Amino acid sequence: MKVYLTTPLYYLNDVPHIGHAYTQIATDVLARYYRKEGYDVFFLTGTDEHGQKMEQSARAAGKAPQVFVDEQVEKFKALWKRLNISYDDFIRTSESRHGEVVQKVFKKLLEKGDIYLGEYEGWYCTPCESFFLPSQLDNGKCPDCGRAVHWVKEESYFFKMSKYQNQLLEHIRDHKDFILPTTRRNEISSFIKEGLKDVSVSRTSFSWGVPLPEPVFRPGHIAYVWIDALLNYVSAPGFMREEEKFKRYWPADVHLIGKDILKFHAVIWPALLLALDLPLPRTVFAHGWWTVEGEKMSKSRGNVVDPWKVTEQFGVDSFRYFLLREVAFGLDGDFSTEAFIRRYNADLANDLGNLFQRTLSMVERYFHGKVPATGKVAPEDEKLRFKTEELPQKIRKHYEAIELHNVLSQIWDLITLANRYIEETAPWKLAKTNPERLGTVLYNLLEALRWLAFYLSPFLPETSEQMNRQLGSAGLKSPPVWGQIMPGGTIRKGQPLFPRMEKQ
Ligand code: ME8
Repeated sequence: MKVYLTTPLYYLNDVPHIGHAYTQIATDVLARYYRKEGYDVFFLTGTDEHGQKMEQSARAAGKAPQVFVDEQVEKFKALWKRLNISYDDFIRTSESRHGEVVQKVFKKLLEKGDIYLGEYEGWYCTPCESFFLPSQLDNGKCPDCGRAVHWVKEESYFFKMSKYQNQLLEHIRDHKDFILPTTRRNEISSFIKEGLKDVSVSRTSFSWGVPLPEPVFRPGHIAYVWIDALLNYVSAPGFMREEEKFKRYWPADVHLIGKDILKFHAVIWPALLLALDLPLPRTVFAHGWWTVEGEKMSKSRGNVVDPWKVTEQFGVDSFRYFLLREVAFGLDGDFSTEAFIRRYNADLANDLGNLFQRTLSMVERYFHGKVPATGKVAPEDEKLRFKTEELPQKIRKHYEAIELHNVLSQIWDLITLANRYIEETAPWKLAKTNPERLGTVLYNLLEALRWLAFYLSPFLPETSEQMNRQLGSAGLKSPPVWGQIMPGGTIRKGQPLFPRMEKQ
């Protein structure tokens, strides 16, 4: 009953933006869901602090690398706090608890004969911290980011990745959930079938990294930043440090990443794990890429979406909601203020907000703010109850497949049905003709809202709490059972959850 979830470790030379926030929020939703379901969840995030890029950024800022990263990391932590990211551990690759494990792993692989000394000669893209063969370049530029590459020739240790090619292919073939979405799985299989080369895993031309331990390694080598960073997924839960804890959480259940870094996570990382005789993660899920108003986001274009600004304007929960509802999880998405406001008004202000506000207003008006007693059950009540009670089963399937947009659409089906229930039962008419029936209808609506508050909470944690507060005695926190609201409890109408937004 454990779930171990990870995000990438973000590079600290950038400011955190909508893309980083996306991965964080999606992982947070999974973590919150599994916690509510009673799982022992370990949600890990952190920062990638070593490498040539970081050393250069620190130099450009006139600071020592450690001072630079110590300052930068606070920007990430502050944003995660703002976005209510409920991580259990935050690992920084410059911490000694991590560096020690990196050194032990290198030693172990050297002893095993899976790391050997050689010389690397080829191209290097510093922004991507990636090596490329001449044949891989795109018009002489980095095939991933299009920026300039430089020629590197240095003594280097290599990891025998080629040795694990067949084992990895078999694993991918036999574990349909190992790489998701499925299109990504095919892409990786074809890549591996072209033939895996050994990878350079150490650098000597600069020093900001984990030093490889002497005398078993020659002096002056530091771990290649990607190997260093990937190892966080085992160092944080305690590999070679706290074996009890490590056994409890490893293998990871989901490594959630963007599609840009899939090869590192679905090829190099599992090959390293095979070399370490460790079980492979259950799923590596690569989500899509956000553009802004149809354009690639970049500092030079000046169109980088700052989550601080968006959440100041629209609120944290609506930002979380928009990102996970606007695109099918796994596909690319486009951010625009217009699309944001459209979705906010339609789904949050109208569907959810109105349902909640209308129901509470009627309980206030007709029953002095007290939960009414429920009476005889009509077929439409059963339909609402049935739809509510089947929600947990329906969303579970989508959570397991990491189809977060489908979780939301199931929840919204219930919201739509509840709104229709109001139209069909017309409580304002019942108020004049049949107070007992009116009580039953409002009771059912309060009950459905209590379930909604519960199942919306991974996506909209603040709203869910507000709903629970306003539902008063109706807002139970435990996994719901139909019919547990106590008649006579007090509700509080309060402000609308999502006031309508005007077009900007
Ligand atoms: O790659 N759309 O760090 P990074 C969607 N340090 N997601 C985006 C995005 C966008 N436009 N931009 C960034 C690294 N992301 C390495 C990882 S892991 C051991 C080391 C998200 O700071 C997405 O999750 O460049 C992507 O994979 C990640 O940020 C890259 O973060």
